[in-house]
Amino acid sequence: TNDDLDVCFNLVQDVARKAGEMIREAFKQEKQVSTKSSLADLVTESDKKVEQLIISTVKDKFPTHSFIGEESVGDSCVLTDNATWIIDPIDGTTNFVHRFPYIAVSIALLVQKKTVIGLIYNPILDQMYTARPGQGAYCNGEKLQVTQTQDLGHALVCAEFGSSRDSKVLDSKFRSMRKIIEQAHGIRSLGTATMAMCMVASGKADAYFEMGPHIWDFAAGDLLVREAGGTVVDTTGGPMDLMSRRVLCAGTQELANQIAASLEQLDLQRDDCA
Ligand code: LIP
Repeated sequence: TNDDLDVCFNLVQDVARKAGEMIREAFKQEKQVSTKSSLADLVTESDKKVEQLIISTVKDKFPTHSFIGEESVGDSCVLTDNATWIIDPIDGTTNFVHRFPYIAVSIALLVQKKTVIGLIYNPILDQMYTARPGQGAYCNGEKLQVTQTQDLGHALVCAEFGSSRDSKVLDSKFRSMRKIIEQAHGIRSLGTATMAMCMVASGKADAYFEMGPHIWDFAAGDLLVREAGGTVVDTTGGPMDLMSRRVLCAGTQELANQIAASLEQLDLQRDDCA
């Protein structure tokens, strides 16, 4: 019910602030870093602790809810109709390790596979981005609005290199990046999918695309960009699929279409392994 959602919305902001305190403390200190799928896919003790904090806090209040968390998901994630919290405890772990201040806690709540709450909190810059369907997108209480840029020739585009170091993947990504940079004002790479989507929602960048991130990297950002008036699609330009590991968002559909037409598609293992 809507009352339950109000409770969830307050809870998610409280838990994100608590997580933010943990992250701010750890940010200044030396970190124990381990690698996951590649030498550039990093995880720290803080990623795991923050995720546990978020899951245990929500579970206390809502014991029947489901969770998909970056550090606890395993190899395949299953999204059911049950209320499901999708959590990235620290998006931008590499930035966190290097003290580059673009990192965020990202939490989305899905009910019947539809996103009903999206929250992205950067504890270093103290920016809290939130969105609920039909209610707009906000940063620290200020309403967000995407840009109206339709032409790639006038666009600033965020894009990520990702963590794969496979040479075929890198070649393909560089070909796509080259096609975009030839036509655009510029490309920016922040090291975090969530903050890139916040830039699009805030009208500070015109678009963002990436092939390779996971559902926890863009579930909250997807709602944020749409509620700020933007469009979120698959990198082919087709409908957004949260499990496909491909995302393209822009202030306008025209710009999204132009970018999609310039991208070389990558074959990726879906998050649900379907
Ligand atoms: C990272 C993303 C980044 C992307 C990486 C990775 P993490 O998330 O936000 O934009 O390029 O592939 O997924 O691992 O720091 O949470």
